[in-house]
Amino acid sequence: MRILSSQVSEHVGEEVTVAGWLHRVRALKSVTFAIVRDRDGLVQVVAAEPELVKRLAVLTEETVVEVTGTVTANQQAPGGVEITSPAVRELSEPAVASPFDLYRPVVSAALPTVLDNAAVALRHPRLRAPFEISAASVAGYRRALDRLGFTEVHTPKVVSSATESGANVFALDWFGRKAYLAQSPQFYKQTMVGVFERVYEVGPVFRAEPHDTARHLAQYTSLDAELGFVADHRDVMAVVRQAVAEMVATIAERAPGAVELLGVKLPDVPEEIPSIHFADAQELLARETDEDPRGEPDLAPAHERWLCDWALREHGSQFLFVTGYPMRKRPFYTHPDPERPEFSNSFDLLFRGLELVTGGQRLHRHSDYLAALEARGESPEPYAGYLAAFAHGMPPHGGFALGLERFVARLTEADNIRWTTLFPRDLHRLAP
Ligand code: AMO
Repeated sequence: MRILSSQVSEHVGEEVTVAGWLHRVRALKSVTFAIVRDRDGLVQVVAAEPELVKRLAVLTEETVVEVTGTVTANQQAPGGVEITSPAVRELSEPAVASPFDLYRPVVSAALPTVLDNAAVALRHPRLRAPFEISAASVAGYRRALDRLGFTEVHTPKVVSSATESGANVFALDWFGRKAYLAQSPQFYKQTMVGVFERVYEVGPVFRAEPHDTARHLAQYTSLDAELGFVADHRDVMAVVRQAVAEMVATIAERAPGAVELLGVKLPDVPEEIPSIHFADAQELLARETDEDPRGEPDLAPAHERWLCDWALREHGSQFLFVTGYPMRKRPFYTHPDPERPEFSNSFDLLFRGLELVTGGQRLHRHSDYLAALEARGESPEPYAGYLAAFAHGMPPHGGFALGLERFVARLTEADNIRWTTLFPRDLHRLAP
């Protein structure tokens, strides 16, 4: 019976089979120690039989093996047990030696080297751990939204018009017609509010980001949601809070090994995440820093970092909502603040110095969409399929999108989002 490395300690005195990769081979004179790595962890195998000692000693690390032997207690072995009197079957031998010492606990390779060699580098427990956290985050997101009555949808990634802004969109040829890679499921998720009332999506989005930063990718995973019958953006913020809280809880539950290995300090998600209006945030920055951002249409990254430090100081929270961004900086579907129409019913959620979520209330009347497009000098023609939803009756609604890689990067305090992205796509990187 094949068992996992983590189950070996439950079988002391029995014969078991484990399968995995030779993580480390240490040949002494009369015994060879081999550490086998499987999806669950590591287990030590000890060979004392002379033929096997010799054979194991020359196997290269990353050889794929199946080991059958007796489980023996040994306080010195990792996990307190080891497999003795083993029979070792080689399933596959590496064609080349690994460029990394995967068994060394500290990763000394630089990011580009890791990315160039991702197929093997990500086998390192520390480099793989962020992706375990990522998987748990998505599971938590789904759990939260399923519980709240949302339906998961899958929308097209090749589309006929830009959704966020025409500037950073990848164009491609679609049977002789111009098409784009979707920057967001924005139009489709709104349309689906007319069908399901509450929807969410986990999927790739594409941004032709011309700048090379530690927080921008050209393809990332967007956790989107949209819900109908909201009073305003605050109802959407309440959903964001629940989703993030469930994501953090699910990481603790499903990826405790990764959390421990990376020393991740999981944040408390306050019952009530502190919130500040954009205009008040600018006043605060003008009053308390050397800069005066008043009149600027958006917050600079340095301002976001300062505001996060402020929220931690003043409210003990690693999360901060900034609400009411100026209408002129937001996409045409944004709902204005009825009291102060130059500001919008929108928000960003900042986490540990970085924008993590954008969302808000949307326009919902067909006539408002036509007016908003006209005010921006845009023809309704390219948006016909989207506008049909509003022509046929849509409730007041809103939604948000959370960048998965950014979330995991801030959680693990990675200095670059590429440490938490599988095969990142950016200005320079299209392979592997
Ligand atoms: P926005 O464009 O702000 O909003 O994106 C939402 C969230 O996605 C993440 N993000 C990125 N992550 C990595 N690389 C990038 N280039 C990148 N750009 C954005 C951020 C950001 O907060 N349709 C709206 C959402 C909505 O209103 O529902 C939208 O896409 O974490």
